Amino acid sequence: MSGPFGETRTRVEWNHALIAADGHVPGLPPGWGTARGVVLISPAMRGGAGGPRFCQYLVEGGDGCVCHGPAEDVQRLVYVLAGTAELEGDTLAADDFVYFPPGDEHTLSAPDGARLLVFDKPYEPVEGLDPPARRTGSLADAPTEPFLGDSDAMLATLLPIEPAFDMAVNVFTYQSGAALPFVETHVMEHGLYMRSGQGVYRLGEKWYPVQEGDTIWMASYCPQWFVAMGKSPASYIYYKDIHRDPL
Ligand code: UGY
Ligand code: MN
Repeated sequence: MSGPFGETRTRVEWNHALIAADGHVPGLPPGWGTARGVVLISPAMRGGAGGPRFCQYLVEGGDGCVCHGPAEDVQRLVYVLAGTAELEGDTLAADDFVYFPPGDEHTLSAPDGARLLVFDKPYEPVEGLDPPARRTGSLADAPTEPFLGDSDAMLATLLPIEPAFDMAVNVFTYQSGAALPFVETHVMEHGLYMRSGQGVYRLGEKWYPVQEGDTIWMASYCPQWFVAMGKSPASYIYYKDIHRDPL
């Protein structure tokens, strides 16, 4: 909850946003039955940087939580943060995920106690390249490597880094005290969700304390840096757009 004087860590700036869980207001895009959830990042943010080019939201499991797929030209990644989800006879457990290519109709549901993180992005086709196929996977089985040689900052890539994919979703896990080795400034934008732990995120010219449950949007070219702090490792899952011509 916010403090007695309406304090919150939430900030929405022209090239980044920090959305703390205390400000969440329910509401989901169409297609999720009567599920409850919160849209964390969307093009509606706009801002001086043109606004996000994707949607990131949380969905809570329950009786009405059934979805049949995104719009025809939109791809989707669903990551199970907690509980389970059902996909056409298969059960997805916590830290499992499924990627749906555009137009891939399906029936996905989630019972009470489940929490799903969803990334929706319009797919940008490339002539001569088939779009990817549906795939399921799990964080434990994802290729995981030290980031730029630092074994205290492990980077797991959930989706193949191949030209057919125009989005990546990765999980970064830092031991306390580990940091991004330099302030990144890049054409790709990010949507990030703190899975656990805490730390300090530099976004543009500001430094923010962040913790489990926080969401961050970083526009293209938003200078960014992170250091993990506290007694346990910090981990975040994040989206980035890749492999397409920015022109
Ligand atoms: O993939 C990335 O750009 C990543 N290193 N950025 C980040 O964690 N803010
Ligand atoms: Mn980055």
